Amino acid sequence: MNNSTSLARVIVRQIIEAGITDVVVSPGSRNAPLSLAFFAASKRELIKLHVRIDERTAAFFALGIIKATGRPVPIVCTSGTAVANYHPAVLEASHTNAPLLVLTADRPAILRKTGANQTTEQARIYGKAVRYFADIDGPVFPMELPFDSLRSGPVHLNVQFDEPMLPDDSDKWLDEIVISAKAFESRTKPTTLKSDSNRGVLVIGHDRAGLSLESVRKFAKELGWPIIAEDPLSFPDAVAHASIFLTSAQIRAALIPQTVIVIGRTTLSRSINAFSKLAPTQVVIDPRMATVDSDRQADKRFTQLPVLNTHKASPEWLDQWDKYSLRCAKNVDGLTGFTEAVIAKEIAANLPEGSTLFVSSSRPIRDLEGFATPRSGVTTHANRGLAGIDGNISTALGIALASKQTFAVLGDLSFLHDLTGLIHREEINCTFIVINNDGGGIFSTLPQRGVDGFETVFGTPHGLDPAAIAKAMGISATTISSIDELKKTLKAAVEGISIVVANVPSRDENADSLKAIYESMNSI
Ligand SMILES: Cc1ncc(C[n+]2csc(CCOP(=O)(O)OP(=O)(O)O)c2C)c(N)n1
Ligand SMILES: [Mg+2]
Repeated sequence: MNNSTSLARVIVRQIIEAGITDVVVSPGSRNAPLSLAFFAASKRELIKLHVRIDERTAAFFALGIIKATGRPVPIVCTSGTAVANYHPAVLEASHTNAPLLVLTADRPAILRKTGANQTTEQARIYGKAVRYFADIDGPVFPMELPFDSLRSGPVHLNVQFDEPMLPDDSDKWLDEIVISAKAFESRTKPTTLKSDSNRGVLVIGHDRAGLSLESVRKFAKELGWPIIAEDPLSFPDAVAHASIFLTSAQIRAALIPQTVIVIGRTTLSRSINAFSKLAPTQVVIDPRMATVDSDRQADKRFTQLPVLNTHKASPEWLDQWDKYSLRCAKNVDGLTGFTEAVIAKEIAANLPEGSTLFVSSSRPIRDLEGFATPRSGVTTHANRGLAGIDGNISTALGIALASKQTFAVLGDLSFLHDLTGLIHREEINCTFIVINNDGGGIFSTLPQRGVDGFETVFGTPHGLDPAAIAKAMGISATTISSIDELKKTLKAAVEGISIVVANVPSRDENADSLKAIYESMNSI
């Protein structure tokens, strides 16, 4: 057996034996030893092999599988620019501590800087974004893969393969594989959080700092404080519409807390961040302080959920929150029309029990935060590590692969940004709802609205019809223009991939109506 084949098999064997179930491969010659070893293993059903021609897509697709399964996923590509196409997802994985195992093929180190084809500096290309890096050549094996490092984020192995790279023997090596699944959770001991506050608030960032939903729900219940959840679909007991009524400085002043505990990062609403800053004592719980956010400010910092030595909230404090929430809910319930706010409210209310939701950055995730009535029965995901509008179709499809029925709500630019995510030959069930406001709606809600050149450099209208693009790619697509049609979309069985485009009023109109809603909070 040649060196390259045997190096690849050592790696593939350890991956399968660790209980890893999926791998995403992109085409290329230099990665042939790994691709063929994974293919041989997949024929024996030892691992599921997914193929994506676009490495950016491949890496985000893997990230989606990681989100839905909690297990590490290896990605395999050839040398050169392919490696750089993984970078966006590696960054997202780094900022969410996601176990992405990046396997990039390379030519032997001796060929670097010699003008050899498709050869560049791949060693440490992802810099501090990976928890472990190794530049592997033939003579270093046998070696142990750094699975421990995957517990806190992505790992990069740059694997040098020399010719010959095709196997010259049988698949017998697969007979010896014995799977003994590893646990990939962190293993540190919790410390105690002591607080005498009875006017405390728990604020939960959208991705819960990567902590499991069950553990955060249990923590929140035990704490017994009002909950502000960026993702109201995961916390049915959260205060409804907090991000909306806290836009009022008067209401913020009436609700100044003694202590705020923040789980993860709150990145969606200025109102919530302005509110959190009012608390004399701020506590942050986030495993990422051990990796990417080490300088984060707070009075007390925890890298995992602490044991509680706290007081429950006083009934008066809970009543105050209920009062504002109910008054705001009246305004929200009165909203009508086929607008972004109403669409978000209705999606939240009508997603079938047991379904999974992926939501893109920018307006859709913020509209759900503000306008959804908190509920249970839906599993939600988003790319909040760096809030990129890239890789969203792919992430959603990775999630959908490992979930029962998935809906993905994307802005039109997020959709257009990742069209190559739709290129594959797998059977995946996912309904995409594209909120089409012909450009980046978020920018009309920011101070740059109206500056000279706004439409050119911020709004970026494209004039394209996402449904027509999807159809041209052989994907079923429809356009809807009423809440009734939206409800039908959410009731329909999710079979295969389909695109539902909701053409909404102009970005300016939307920003004006949001402004009016926020202003109305001063008089509730
Ligand atoms: C990769 C990447 N490029 C640029 C941005 C900056 N950005 C944030 S929101 C946004 C516009 C998103 O538009 P769309 O997906 O249509 O959502 P909308 O704001 O209209 O709801 C852009 C370009 C980003 N977050 N990620
Ligand atoms: Mg848009």
